Amino acid sequence: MPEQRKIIHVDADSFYASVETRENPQLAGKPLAVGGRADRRGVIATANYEARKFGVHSAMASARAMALCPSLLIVPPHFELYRTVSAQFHDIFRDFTDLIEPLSLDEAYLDVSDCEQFQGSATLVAAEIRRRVRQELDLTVSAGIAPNKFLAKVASDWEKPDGMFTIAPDQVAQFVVDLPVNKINGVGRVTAEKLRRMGVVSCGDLQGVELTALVKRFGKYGQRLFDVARGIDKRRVQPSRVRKSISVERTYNEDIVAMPAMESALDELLVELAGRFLKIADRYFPTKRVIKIKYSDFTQTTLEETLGDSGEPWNDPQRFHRLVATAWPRGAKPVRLLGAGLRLQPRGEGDLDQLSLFEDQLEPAV
Ligand code: TTP
Ligand code: MG
Repeated sequence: MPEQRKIIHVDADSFYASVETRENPQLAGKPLAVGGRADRRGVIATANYEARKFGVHSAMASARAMALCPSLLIVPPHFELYRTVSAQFHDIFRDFTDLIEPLSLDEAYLDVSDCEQFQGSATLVAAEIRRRVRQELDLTVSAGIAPNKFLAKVASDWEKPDGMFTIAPDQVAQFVVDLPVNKINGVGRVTAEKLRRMGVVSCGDLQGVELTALVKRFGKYGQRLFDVARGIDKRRVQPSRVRKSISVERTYNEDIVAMPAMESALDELLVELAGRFLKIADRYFPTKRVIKIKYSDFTQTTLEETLGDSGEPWNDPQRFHRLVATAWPRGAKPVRLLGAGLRLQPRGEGDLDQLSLFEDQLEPAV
């Protein structure tokens, strides 16, 4: 019989906003966002649940957020404080297991298979973690409990905010049948649309597609889709994973043939990249910009450039535009896929002078 793991995925609720509210209780109950200023082309890092009712969300331009919710309060971020809180979460987690894989400041997988407390009940461990976070840190975290990482992450979102949800091993088959494919981590708009055109909306539908068909359509990711549709995910919880890069890419329905279209496609990717990078910017700083181009004939090329140390913003669109303009003529063919990314270096512990650098990045140089 295959080994059965017990995984908890913990994700704090509207993390930055909740921390700000804890520090300043008169913010409670009001629509609140943490981010850059609307009049300086800032972006929203996160919004509390009151603000989300107006459609305000992460990575949205602050000006747009103010238009949707005129009473919105936007406060600047305090990354050092969020780092401290995150370390306090981990102090609590470590009372139950050492197998902790952080995904960001407010998110982590815990493998509690070998935890002997609460008669080995992962659900009771998760409940205790939530209770202690509330009591000791005056914050709420949601939790998902499942036999693997994929399901635990889906589950932590199920009863969010301030909730928990367990998918027991004998409930997995039933659970995945109705699970919409867009709940699968990695299935974005483009993949969801491709699947929809194949008649696939739920994981149950996805189970009806043969492995060979999925691999043909999605390459290596096809195998992953095949597995998760059945609730299978063999990835281990890997303590302190070190990232070397972060990137976003998109395949376009119609090939890109002209530079203006290329630049606006790139600008969209940069917004997405900024959102992703800001989640880990407390632990990594960028060392290089990278772009990737896949031509219509599926050949590809990449180009990177080292960031100057003059404090230039990593997401300077002009520099990304120039990179693409240099790389594109190598193939001189229409472009079907474009990617933008950063090579990363972990921040050292007392690397605090870097902090001001990424606080500025809530105000992109676009
Ligand atoms: P999330 O866990 O995605 O969001 P959240 O904790 O604010 O809200 P919830 O989990 O209840 O849905 O991200 C954690 C923090 O990371 C978030 O508080 C702010 C930061 N972040 C950004 O700076 N930019 C982003 O695009 C995202 C998604 C998050
Ligand atoms: Mg969160």
